[in-house]
Amino acid sequence: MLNKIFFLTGNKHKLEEVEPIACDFGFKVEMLPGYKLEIQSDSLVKIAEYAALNAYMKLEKPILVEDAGLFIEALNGFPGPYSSYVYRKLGVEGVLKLLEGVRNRHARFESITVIVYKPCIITATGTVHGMITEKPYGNMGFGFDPIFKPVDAEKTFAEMNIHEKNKYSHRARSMRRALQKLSECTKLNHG
Ligand code: ITT
Repeated sequence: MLNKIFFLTGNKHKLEEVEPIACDFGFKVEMLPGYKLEIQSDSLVKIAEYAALNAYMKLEKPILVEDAGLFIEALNGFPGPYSSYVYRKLGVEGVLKLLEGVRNRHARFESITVIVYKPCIITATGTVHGMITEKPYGNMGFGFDPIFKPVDAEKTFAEMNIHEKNKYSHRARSMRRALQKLSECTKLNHG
């Protein structure tokens, strides 16, 4: 029997990416939208930890929060923690416009995973470095996937299926690290 963990997200693409990784570690992830309280902060860690602990105090169930952002070098790390807002207001085309004529296309995605699984509180990070393409490619995935190509890949995230994206992605990296730490913590506490 897989242990259940509640993922505070309204994004079903994130759920689909996380499910196979969680399953490898013996967890079944259930989506729980509507409980994620997002504070405003420049720190993704603070945003994710606050959301996870706040939900845990209300629900007293195992909680998973994952927060991510796109950091574009030529824009001094913008949109970073404001990626969701910028995606909604400007979209992929708006970001490409901001980078029109800009030669430095370096960017990175960062992901923070926080798990509250009594008595363990786990935080882990994951990063993927890449480039912002000149135009969108592919139609899989979500958000900025069509314009982000990892450094060691030949295609954008939107041209990859979930299995391929999980080989490179910030989310897969932070999730695997968090679940690894969690299995060590639960072993320590349950012998
Ligand atoms: P939550 O309900 O879990 O908060 P969200 O869609 O708001 O889901 P995040 O706050 O983690 O997701 O991410 C902020 C934005 O960054 C998101 O809306 C996307 O536009 C972008 N983003 C994050 N991860 C991405 C990925 O793997 N691929 C493409 N864009 C991503």
